Amino acid sequence: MTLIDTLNRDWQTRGLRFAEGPGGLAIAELTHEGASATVALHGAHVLSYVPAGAKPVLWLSKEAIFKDGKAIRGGIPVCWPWFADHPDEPNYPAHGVARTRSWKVVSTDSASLTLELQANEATREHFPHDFVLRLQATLGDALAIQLSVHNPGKSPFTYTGALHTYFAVSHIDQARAEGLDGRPYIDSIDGKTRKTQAGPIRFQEEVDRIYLETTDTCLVNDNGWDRTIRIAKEGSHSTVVWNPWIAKAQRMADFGDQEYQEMLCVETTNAADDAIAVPPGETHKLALTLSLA
Ligand code: TA6
Repeated sequence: MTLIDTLNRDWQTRGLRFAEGPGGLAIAELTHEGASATVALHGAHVLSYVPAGAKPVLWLSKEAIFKDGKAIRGGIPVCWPWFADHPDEPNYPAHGVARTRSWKVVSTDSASLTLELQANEATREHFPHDFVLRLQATLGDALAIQLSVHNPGKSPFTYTGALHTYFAVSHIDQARAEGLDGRPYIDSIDGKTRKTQAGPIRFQEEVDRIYLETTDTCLVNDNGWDRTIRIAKEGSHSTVVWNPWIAKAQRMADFGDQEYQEMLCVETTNAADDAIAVPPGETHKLALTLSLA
């Protein structure tokens, strides 16, 4: 019996089945009233979300690499237990260890899937704590994602992280991110200086900013496709906005040189000042809800 057959025997349910996805990865296919979403067990990585009758909400690079140990370029990478580069260890993998490991199915329900990653010898090399991560993806009139971080140990730990969402846009010239007007931000491409956002965020160069003190719902407004994507969140006081633009796109092997024109990231984060301390026995939840306005 193949892995896919076993997964379907044990976990298939209404609006949820398992199949072989890109690169042979095991994926869950969620369906609900004409909407669809797919989630890879690798990295608990949401690969796609297509509302009924609409264009894809999430972007996935045509150069994405789908294999163990490699982060998938696009969709919703789970960045944990640190955001971006490790603060003290330059050789540690960017955005932590969770997105490159295989998670296991722990529960399913109608168009809903929960995946789990527990600490092991390999994770302890980079993060010396016990933890239980769970990612729940539920498809309905929206796509709801919840990352719960449980500390089963006897000592506290602190982490940063993100649901690092890549959105598909008609053309970067037609798109703008909204909901962060007046918010302070760290400009990661200008010496990490702190600035204040004025109005919508438009893209004419690389943008890489950590917005702070924000719990607000953000929007991706796309004139080209005449649509607005709503990005609502809980358990997060920071949001990252990123487009690599030309030079950085060229430097990434798993990112097409022209693909910066068809995507932008609005990331639901616990980053920078918004680090999360989890006392023994406690759980922190980071939630994201994507929908078309
Ligand atoms: O979220 C923005 C960012 O930190 C950028 O600086 C860029 O590095 C991006 O994440 C992608 O990181 P990755 O490790 O997935 O290539």
